[in-house]
Amino acid sequence: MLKVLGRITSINVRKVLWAADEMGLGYAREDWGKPIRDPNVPEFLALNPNGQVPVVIDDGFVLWESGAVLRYLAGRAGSDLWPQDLRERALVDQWLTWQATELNPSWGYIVPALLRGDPANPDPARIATALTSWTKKMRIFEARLAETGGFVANGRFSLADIALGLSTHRWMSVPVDKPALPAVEAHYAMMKDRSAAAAHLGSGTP
Ligand SMILES: N[C@@H](CCC(=O)N[C@@H](CS)C(=O)NCC(=O)O)C(=O)O
Repeated sequence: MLKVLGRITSINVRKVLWAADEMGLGYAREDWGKPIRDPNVPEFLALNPNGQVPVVIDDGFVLWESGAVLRYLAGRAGSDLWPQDLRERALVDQWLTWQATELNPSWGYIVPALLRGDPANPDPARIATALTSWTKKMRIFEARLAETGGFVANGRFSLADIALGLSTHRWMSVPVDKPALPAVEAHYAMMKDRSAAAAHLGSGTP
């Protein structure tokens, strides 16, 4: 059986778990990641030298980097969440990459500070700066959803909606004043309606 190493409080771990649930792939999960279980130990570093979660082990095959894992799982399951059509697939990849490299870094200071109390006394100026850059990225997502009227990449649900649905969950969870983003909110509601999403978009896992 597929093994997923990683704590459920990690957005990158939840990408993998939600995708596996959508595809009906069974898995066993083992808790790794700070503060639950520090991955910076030889046993874990031998699997992923970055000391980061998630790591997936499939019958002895070890894989890390959540985006690569998502694509591997879709291929393994023969799922169209990563489409066969070249251009449809490229758009899924575009939004998956954007979520990981452009959107995620923008909330870097806010999420640990406001959701995890790290640091205990956050710097308001840094919160404001991060919120400005996060909002700018979320407006790009808003404009895209307003254009598609549904899912982010193509006309149907894909791996990109999973990654971005989890990002929106973070956006919704932080206790700060934010602008209304109606298309993002509609997309989030649609994600929450999916039965496979229930465990991954809950209030216990911001
Ligand atoms: N690019 C990596 C990033 C992985 C990553 O940043 N993982 C974080 C959790 S979201 C981590 O392992 N943090 C250290 C820890 O939990 O101990 C991926 O997408 O898999």
